Amino acid sequence: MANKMTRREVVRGGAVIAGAATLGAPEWALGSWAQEETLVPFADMPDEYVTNPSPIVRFVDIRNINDFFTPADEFFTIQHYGQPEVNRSSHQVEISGLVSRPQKMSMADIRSRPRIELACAYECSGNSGRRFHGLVSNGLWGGTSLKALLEDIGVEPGGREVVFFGADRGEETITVRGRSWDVEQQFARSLSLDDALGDDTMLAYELNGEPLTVNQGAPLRLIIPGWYGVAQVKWLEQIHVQRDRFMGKFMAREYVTLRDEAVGDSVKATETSITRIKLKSVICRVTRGPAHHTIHGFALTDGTALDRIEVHIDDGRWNRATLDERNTRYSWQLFTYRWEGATPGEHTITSRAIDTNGKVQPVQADLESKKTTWENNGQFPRRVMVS
Ligand SMILES: Nc1nc2c(c(=O)[nH]1)N[C@H]1C(S)=C(S)[C@@H](COP(=O)(O)O)O[C@H]1N2
Ligand SMILES: [Mo]
Repeated sequence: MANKMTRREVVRGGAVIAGAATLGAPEWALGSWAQEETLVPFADMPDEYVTNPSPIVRFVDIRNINDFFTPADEFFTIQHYGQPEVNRSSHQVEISGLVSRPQKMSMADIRSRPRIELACAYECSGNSGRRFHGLVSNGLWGGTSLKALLEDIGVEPGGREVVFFGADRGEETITVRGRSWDVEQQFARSLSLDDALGDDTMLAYELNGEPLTVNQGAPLRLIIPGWYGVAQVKWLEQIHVQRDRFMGKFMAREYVTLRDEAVGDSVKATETSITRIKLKSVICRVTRGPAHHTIHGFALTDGTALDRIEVHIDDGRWNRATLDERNTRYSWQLFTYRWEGATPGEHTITSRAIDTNGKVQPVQADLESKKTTWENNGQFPRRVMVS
């Protein structure tokens, strides 16, 4: 089986992984690859599939996840209104509404503020088995604290909602009671003031120590760790503080989950805007070493610590996987499981994440009350062919 592996660590064709240690790479660069491992083919995945289905979508071939931080040029990307033209040097961010000192800030103004850095992963809330959950990446973001900036600028009493407008614009037809209007819209999302003032929320201008890439929202984007991708507004052009709920397309019409949910004593069909990442784990690769097989995967949380990841094979019992030492609160949570005594033939392997509140990643059947496809965090069994 010629699984196409594009990562540098992999020799094409036979997919023999070079011994990075013998090449003098530092220990951490090894990731979870050991020497002399070969890729075990998935039986449920095409050998090759297109990770760039359109100019505005790129996803990750999860079999290749190896670096702890996704290289910027491989970072998954989604853009709803294409890419706006933003001039990196003359770009300004307007801060308006219920603030004490409304102003336009240049990138130099923003860079002159104290710099913070945070490892943060997110996935698109539309991520699903169709793309083997490849709409996901993990970045090391550099920027400045949104909380400190809002506190310096001063939020006026009554300011309760913070709206983030991207520079990308598109035409939308909005229909209300049978009448339609064609209007220009900017990509925009809002946060409650409380969420905007979270300790780790940042305005990011760097990814992996380099200036932000265009796909990732250069020159400035919002990073709210633990939230789905749609909340991470790119190409930030305006931050507006207001009293009332913001009801733009990506808050109120798109990226809305419809599910039957207990509300007090009754079950109601609720519609909720996409917010925090739902506990999830995904198996991304199986390798064969001289003595045993290794199952590799990643998990995502909203920042709640994991208690453990478990893996089971066929109808076996759940066994604890090993969490990667590089994992931090908001990074993805890489894990490996040492699979002893794998027998030739096809096997089904499944992982599940369990957090410190005892929450267990649901199985797909548990998600039946969720009618829309957003927020698919169900367990995702994979089939592999052991030779
Ligand atoms: N301005 C703007 N920000 C945006 C979007 C967009 O279309 N425009 N897409 C959102 C969605 S749906 C996702 S999943 C993430 C993807 O971020 P990335 O391209 O950096 O991975 O950006 C979010 N921020
Ligand atoms: Mo998304």
